[in-house]
Amino acid sequence: MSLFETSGRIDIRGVELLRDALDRSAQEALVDDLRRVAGVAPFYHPETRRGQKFSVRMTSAGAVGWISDRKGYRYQPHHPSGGGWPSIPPQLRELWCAILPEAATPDTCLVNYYGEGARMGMHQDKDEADLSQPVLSVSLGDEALFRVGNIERGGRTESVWLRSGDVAVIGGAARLVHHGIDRIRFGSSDLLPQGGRINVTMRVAGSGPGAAA
Ligand code: MD6
Ligand code: FE
Repeated sequence: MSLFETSGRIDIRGVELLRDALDRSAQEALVDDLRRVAGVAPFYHPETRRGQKFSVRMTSAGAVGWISDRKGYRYQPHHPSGGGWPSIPPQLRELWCAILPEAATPDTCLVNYYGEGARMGMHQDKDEADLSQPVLSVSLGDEALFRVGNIERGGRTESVWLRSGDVAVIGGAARLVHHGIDRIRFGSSDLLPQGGRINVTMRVAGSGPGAAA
């Protein structure tokens, strides 16, 4: 078993999990920030190129946002409705700098909302221009079963329940590992009034092949 714990840091196949990185008041402040983000850039239901709806709803903050539609997936500088993305909440920027002092400045923040029954299939985060830059994720609300695999598809995997306030960093040798959310425990947290889970991922998207004008 490759799972070990050292003072709140858990290594899951190279993904670094910082348990309880945010206390309850920080989580509540972040939910308020994200409510403002969603006020400007509403959550929408993305679909795949084949027209399949994701079960999660998404929005973004930052110079660019990650979107998926019938044209495929990419970073783009505007919401699907045409408006710009709001700026990344300062609290999130500060969290990034505190945890990743060596990293470049994040230019995007993807916000995923998981309602009852939502999940996310195994995937790699590889649309960013510079894959030496890490991705930092924050979990808020209901617990979620996070599965981490390998850089190649398939093979053995390891799973862990992410809880509200946990932060995960995918970087370094693990930057391209496959990962996903098998399910959430709907109603396991009272952070979000309507239940469900929010996952925020901050990245340095840059202007690589994933970026579109
Ligand atoms: C989620 N997380 O926690 C999905 N990606 O809902 C991700 O897809 C993820 O946690 C890149 C880095 C960290 C992550
Ligand atoms: Fe991901």
